[in-house]
Amino acid sequence: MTTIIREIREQFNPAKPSQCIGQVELLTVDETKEVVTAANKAFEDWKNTSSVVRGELLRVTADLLEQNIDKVAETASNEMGKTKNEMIGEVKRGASILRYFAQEGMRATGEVLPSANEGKMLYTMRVPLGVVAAITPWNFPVAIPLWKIAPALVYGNTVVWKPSIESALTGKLIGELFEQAGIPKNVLTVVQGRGSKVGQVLLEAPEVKAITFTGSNGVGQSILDSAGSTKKKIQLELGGKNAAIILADADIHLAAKLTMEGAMKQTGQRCTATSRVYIEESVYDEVLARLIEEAREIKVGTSMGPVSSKGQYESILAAIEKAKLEGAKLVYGGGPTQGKSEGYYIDPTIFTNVTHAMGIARDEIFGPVLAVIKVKDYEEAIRLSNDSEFGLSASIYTNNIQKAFDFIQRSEVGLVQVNDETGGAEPQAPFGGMKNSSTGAREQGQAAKEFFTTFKTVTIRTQGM
Ligand code: UN1
Repeated sequence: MTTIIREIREQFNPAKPSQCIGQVELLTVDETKEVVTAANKAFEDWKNTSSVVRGELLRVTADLLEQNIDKVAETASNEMGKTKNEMIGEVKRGASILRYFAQEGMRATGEVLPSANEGKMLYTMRVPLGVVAAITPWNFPVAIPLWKIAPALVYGNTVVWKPSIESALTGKLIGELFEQAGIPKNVLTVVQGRGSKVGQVLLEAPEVKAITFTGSNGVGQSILDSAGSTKKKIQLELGGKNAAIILADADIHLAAKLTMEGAMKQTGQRCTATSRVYIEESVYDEVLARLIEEAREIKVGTSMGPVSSKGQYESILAAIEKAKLEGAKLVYGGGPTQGKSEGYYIDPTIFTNVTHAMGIARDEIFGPVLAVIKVKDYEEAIRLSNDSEFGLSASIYTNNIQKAFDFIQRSEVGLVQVNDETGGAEPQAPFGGMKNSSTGAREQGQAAKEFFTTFKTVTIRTQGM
């Protein structure tokens, strides 16, 4: 008899850190290895299951997710702090992702090509890779996992999914919904644990053929260091330092409202959050005043949740202190929310007098902090918006069609927005960044097929035997 001693982790509510909301058992290294072996075995049947049937399973999971929307949203909100409303939006997005990829099961998986040789038929087939490891963050505990798991499954891969330890209870619930939908054993397995143990097994296991990860640049780099030489396919979606530009001809009211939403939705904890805004000098004072008005409208504790954990709380407050020391001028917020006896609440925070030598203009803060920068004109704005190691998303607010198109051309990002906030993603469109924001392979839409499948090219001699 073997006795397995697992580490138990308690989850606490970031709105009320004294409240334990549940426990998760973390897997051991050996158990994780067994999961990978079993997933590899399950691949044999799953890859031969009709993709229409695989898609149907995703559709049933979407129905179950919708039926359980309240429970999933409540669990996630209690676990990582996002407001219940924000979570309901995310769960709905999760269902749309499942439905989009369910349909993929009915679409073409190859094409017939002309051969240069008479009497030969030439065609391609998309084939799955094998076991895929999905390593996902806490900030979108439903949508991001589903936009990795759903395409991986429908194209015939088996999946070992490691949710962030900080959204483990939500991960468990999502895994149960797939089970309830009837997913065969070991086709999707949720592995709870730490990156240094469970994650490491996934990076090293030879049976794992692809790794899809969303999270910090630091962890992304360590994935490349560990798995980069193993010939696994690797997809990394990393940080952002997303800029918005507000030109003098813009609808100023709309621009200020959406810039603040872009910065503060989910308490700024989105890799697509707006974290720098460049304002043309002729409208600077007016826009800044409106931004502050918009910030005042935010009710911390109701319309904006706490940040997700003590670690997040401390690192965001440290970034705010650093900005003050570097000489940025605090014009709104700037610290823990007054009057909250507990919870990791931070006020929406706005800094002006920001230069590009400061950390606040360069580093991803992942919190409710916006840097406001005055620019002479559009040229200066585009130059500064591109002056970043990141290249995920960028917005321009303007009614000038030439400038809008120029921005679309010259902005060094994967997601460009005109008169809209920097965040957001739809399941049918490719998502991802340039520069240090990504390894390049896009997620969602038809782009997902590129990552989660490979080709078999087939030639058949049809004549002259
Ligand atoms: C969105 O902006 O709605 O981790 C999606 C993140 C991104 C997803 C953003 N990968 O914040």
